[in-house]
Amino acid sequence: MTDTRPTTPVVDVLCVGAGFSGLYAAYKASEQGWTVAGFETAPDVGGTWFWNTYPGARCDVESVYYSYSFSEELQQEWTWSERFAPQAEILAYINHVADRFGLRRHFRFNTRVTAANWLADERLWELTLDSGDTCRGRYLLAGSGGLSTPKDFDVPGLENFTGLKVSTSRWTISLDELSGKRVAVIGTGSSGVQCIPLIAGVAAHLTVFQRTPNYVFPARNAPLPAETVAEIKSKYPAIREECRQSPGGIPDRPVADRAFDVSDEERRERYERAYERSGFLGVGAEFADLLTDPEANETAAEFVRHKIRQIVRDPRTAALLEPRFHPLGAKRSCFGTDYYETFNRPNVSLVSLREEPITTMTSGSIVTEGGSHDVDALVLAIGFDAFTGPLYALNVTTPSGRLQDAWRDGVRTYLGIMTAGFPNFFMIGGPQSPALASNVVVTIEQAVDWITDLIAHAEEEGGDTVEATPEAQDDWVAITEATVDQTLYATTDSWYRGSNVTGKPATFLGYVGGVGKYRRMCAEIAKRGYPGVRIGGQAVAPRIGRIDEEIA
Ligand code: NA7
Repeated sequence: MTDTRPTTPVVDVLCVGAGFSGLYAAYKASEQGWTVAGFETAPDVGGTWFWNTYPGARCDVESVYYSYSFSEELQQEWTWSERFAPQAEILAYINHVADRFGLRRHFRFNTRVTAANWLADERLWELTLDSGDTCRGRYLLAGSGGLSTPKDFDVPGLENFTGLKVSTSRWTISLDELSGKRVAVIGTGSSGVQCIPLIAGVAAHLTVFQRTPNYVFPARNAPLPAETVAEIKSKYPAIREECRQSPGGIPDRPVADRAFDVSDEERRERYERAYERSGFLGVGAEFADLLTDPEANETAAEFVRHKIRQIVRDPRTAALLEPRFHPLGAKRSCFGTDYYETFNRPNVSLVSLREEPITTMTSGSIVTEGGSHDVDALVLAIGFDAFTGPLYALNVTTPSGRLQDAWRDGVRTYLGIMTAGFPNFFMIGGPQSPALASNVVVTIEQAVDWITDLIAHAEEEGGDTVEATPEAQDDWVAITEATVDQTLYATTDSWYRGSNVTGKPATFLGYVGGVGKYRRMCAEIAKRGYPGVRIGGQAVAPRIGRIDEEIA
């Protein structure tokens, strides 16, 4: 779909991205009676779910929770067909939402924002678009996504390879095109884990190049029975409220006991039941101390390794697949279908890049320290430049400098929503928000609601600028760091900490204290009249202190 309408010259709200964030922001802003101009690089709505069309792509959060809660009519009329929705169904849902609420009219598609400049004298943001057009607005909301900028293809010799090359995050071929070919997949995160079994089903031979083995649980995806759907729909408002107040944005299953509070036998039985349950409240959430105590975590990690040894017949392959380099859950766990079983197929082999790193590629082979692997097609599933990648691509600039310069030594935000020195600029599901460790749709709705309430409050107060104070930002950074330092996330290299991108400063990119607690802190800040925010140059109070210690 090509949208050729001209951009509106000055609007109330500029919105970047037409995924879950941008669409809800546009909806909410127009409900407030504000004018909106939105921009989307893709030809249509969907964001992440527009681009990630690789075989097997599906959400690892249950579909009945991974959806908007703002409209009771919407949640009653839409029916999810599977426990974990496939990409196409999520994209159909987002299209349905866009049509139902008339949201496409706010967006200009096929349009990339190349720069965002704060015009201090006029108190306006000016966006420059790839067409060369500009558009001005009072507030800028970035719904550009956390996992939307693919990581650079940092694989040696890639430019030499002349066969078919495709990345999971910009999938452009049909699975049939890999049929009968010798295929390589590089990367075994969530994307690799989901596509590997399906590619193995059509390829003449599949070689999986694994750098770090991760913990992969059987997703146990299944059709959603009509009775389950009816029951959820009958209780949707209560279920949504439970999600909002929960740690992860899905109904919680609180556990108080620790791994060593129970006998070895009871622990094993509980892991078995959790393994059957699967999902984010599976094995990794079975005891209260699994993400804080390395020894407790090791009991769960060893349980998974044992499963791998039971499933994978070749002992050497099983050993290479066993995750040993990080605690379970400290890097996002993966959920797959027949993942480990795939390595029992005669046409599948595994190369451990820890044992034999890639040294280069030729036109038709991947060369490692252990030898040469001839392939016809190469699938890259190597991840994203999370959070900062998409924000920096906007070139957000004030007269004092660019966002990437302000964050040169690491990300610094107020609530993951604002950043000092950048007035009227808001991030939806930004770094240091709970987005990274939650059902992101819950985080998105909460952020948009909080931002629009703040803007409405500023308008009532007669202030035309809204900006975080540096002191409150320091407080929030201290809170996010103190929270993550209590967990094993802090000790593990992952995209959560920016360690997957060369040169990216190591800052943890999320708040891991839970969406419920985060929501309560944000609500308290609003109730107190927005300490930490300068409205029209005035701050109610510059700091929030350790508000996390005041709020349960
Ligand atoms: P991830 O989770 O970042 O996984 C990327 C994978 O690619 C991971 O196994 C990496 O190994 C590997 N990788 C990255 N760069 C290289 C190079 N240069 N050479 C070899 N292997 C490499 O991305 P996904 O797309 O799978 O998932 C992202 C998120 O989407 C996921 O967490 C869900 O939230 C949904 P490493 O572990 O870095 O050693």
